[in-house]
Amino acid sequence: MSTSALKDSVLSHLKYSLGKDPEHATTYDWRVALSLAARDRIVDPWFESTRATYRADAKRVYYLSMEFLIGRLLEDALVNTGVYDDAKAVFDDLGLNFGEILHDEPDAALGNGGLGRLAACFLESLSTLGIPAMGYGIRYEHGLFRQRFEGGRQVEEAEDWLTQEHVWEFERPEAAFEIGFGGQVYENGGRAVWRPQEAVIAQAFDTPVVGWKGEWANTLRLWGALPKTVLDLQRFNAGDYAAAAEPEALARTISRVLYPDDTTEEGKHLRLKQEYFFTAASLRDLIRRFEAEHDDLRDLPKRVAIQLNDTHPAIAGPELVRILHDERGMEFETAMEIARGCLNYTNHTLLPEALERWSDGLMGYLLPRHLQLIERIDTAHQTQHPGIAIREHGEVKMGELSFIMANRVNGVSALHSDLMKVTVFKDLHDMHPDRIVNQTNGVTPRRWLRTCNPRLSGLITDAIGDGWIKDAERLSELEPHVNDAGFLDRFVQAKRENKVDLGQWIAESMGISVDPDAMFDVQIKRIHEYKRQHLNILETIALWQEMRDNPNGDWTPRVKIFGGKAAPGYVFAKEIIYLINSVASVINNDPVTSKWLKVVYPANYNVTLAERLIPAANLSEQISTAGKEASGTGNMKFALNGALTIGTLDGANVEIREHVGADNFFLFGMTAEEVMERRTVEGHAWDAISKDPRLARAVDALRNGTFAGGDHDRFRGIADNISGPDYFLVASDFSDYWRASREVDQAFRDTGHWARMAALNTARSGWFSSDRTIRSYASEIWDALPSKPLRNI
Ligand code: 26V
Repeated sequence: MSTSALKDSVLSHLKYSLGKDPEHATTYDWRVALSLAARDRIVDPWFESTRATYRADAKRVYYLSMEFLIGRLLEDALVNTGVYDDAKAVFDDLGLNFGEILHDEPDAALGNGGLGRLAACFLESLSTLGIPAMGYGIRYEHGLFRQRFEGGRQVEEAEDWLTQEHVWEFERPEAAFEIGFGGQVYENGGRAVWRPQEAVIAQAFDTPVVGWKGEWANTLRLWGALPKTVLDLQRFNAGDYAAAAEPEALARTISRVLYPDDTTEEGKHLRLKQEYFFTAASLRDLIRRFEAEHDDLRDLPKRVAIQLNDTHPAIAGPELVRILHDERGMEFETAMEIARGCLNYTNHTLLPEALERWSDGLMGYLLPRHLQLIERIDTAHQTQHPGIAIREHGEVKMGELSFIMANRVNGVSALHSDLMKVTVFKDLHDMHPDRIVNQTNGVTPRRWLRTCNPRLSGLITDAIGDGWIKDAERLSELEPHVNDAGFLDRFVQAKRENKVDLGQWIAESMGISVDPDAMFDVQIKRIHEYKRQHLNILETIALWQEMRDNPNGDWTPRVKIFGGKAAPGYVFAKEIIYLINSVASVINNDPVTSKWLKVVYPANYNVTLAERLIPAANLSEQISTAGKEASGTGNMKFALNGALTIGTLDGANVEIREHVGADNFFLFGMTAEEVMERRTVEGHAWDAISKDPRLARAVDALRNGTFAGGDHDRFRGIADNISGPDYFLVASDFSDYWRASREVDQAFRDTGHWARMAALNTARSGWFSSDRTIRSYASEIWDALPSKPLRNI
């Protein structure tokens, strides 16, 4: 593909698709023209992938997920199709700022955090590996809220990515299904017939997802909700215009907004509607596709593997049984067997408050037939395996339902899968000992190294060639280079340049100056008590206090960077945000410590910001209470980009440490087992505080108004929690965290040794590629084979 052909294509789209000439084109116009030119290059491999799948009659993988946190698509598409350099040359030639054009794209935030981002990495890996697959989800009009700080407090604003045209998608008016809710169940000739009371239309919107080198493209199919009748003409003619538009408004509500809470199940009526809406549409769509080619639905499990991303699509079990049994007249047992042959379930959290349960009342009201079938499934299972109920205390437990309806159930890291077997799913695991398997998460090295960190990836490619991009385990070929001083110098240089860029951005956007030679210490993730941002900020306070005690000390300069959103209703998490911002404004304005310590908390952390922060990080904070973080995936991105981890033995940290080597990882804190034990000790927090004067003084600073303009009450809630119930054991882990942090300080001063450790992190993190994860799902869960790559560009 030559630069001039790409230029012609961009100019042609500018003229014919946007109706603009170059003299009047805005950044938006150029960005859309370039996106359309890039999209053109994806359409052929996309069609060809579909044709190849039909030709081979290959088994298809369907990934059902309430969330796909895809972020921006243009840069990734240019890199994966190999035209990034050409595109840059075209825009340089036109005298336009290429970076600005790429940054004009809105960040598609159709997810809350790890679960949604994992789904996006998986789609990209499925395409890179050439596995016929489709992601199914919801086309939210408003993604995750935008975060602002007002006086240090989080304020949420509606996100509106769809107010601009979403250039990557193709609307599919012909792919539409009617989805019903409510109503009654009748009997007709011995068969149950569900007559829903209301219905909406689920309409498909397709986005192609292209893999590395543009060899294969799969589809992300998102469902938008439309009314069956757009306008109630009778009411309109009678002059009641608001009422006339009601059906449309009601229907559209279903795909209007992403639920921003990944902590507590609030039992919202609309959320259950969203879940059924996209699950039912997806099942109908895949059955239609199956039946276009095959005539016996009993073959479905041979042709189709369905992965349920957490319990959000768990209604797929009863819905599939309903279609096969009620609508197609199969025996209930046969229907069950077919459904179980297709379905698999991934669990992403053990936090009891995040495990979905729906009341019988709500379920019976919205999905009356499904509730009956769930009862039947429950009874059938109990007959064979007494002692476990899907329904309990008037609620349906979606985890139990998913487990029982699944062929395979998986956790997302080795520790998490082991804990599943002894905690939430203990009884079910004892009954079905082969069902739980582990699939440790991964991240795509295309976006999370090749694209987001061009300096480091250029250096790697110079050293070992570009084979690592498709086969990340080849990063191990870097190992011999870590003993080469020249290579290490360039490694350090790449990191430093990334830090300078980030420093400039921080100065411009926040007015804080940071020293690029200071350690960039980063904690970015949703704000949760279990993730313990408050442990990090307490350590920051204690460090600041010591610096003030000893202003002539030889301190290791640090920039503490935080990023993350709190669920709008999670009061304690919002207090933590307020505390971090308040500590930042005191510390950043302290002339005594300002050359050593800064606290930076940019608002509105999202995928795009992660792509800016991770390449510039020296230290990755993975400090959750052991046993609580199912896996983590940010931890993998940091290690891949040559940051060292300070972390607990939690989630995938355990495996990261095994891979990079204990010498190249700063471990602290209690193990999951010790955590459980410690919690039973009466007064554990108080005990820890009384043993560590540093901790006592830091907690005291929360109570004496140091960070609240003298107000003793403002952060009392946090102080009382840490010194009282302290469920997440902040106090008990503090001393060891402090110890490890000072080891980090010492290690950072030995720049040569640090560089070697950092380079070893990159060299040994290839295993955390989502390609490895997907290969393993394909062989151990889906029994799906990669199809042959189609062509090389
Ligand atoms: C739960 C709920 C509850 C109801 C309302 C909306 C909602 C949305 C999401 C969730 C589940 C959150 C679970 C989750 O995101 N888990 C994360 O999954 C990552 C990918 O496996 C993993 O790396 C993180 O450790 C885990 O916290």
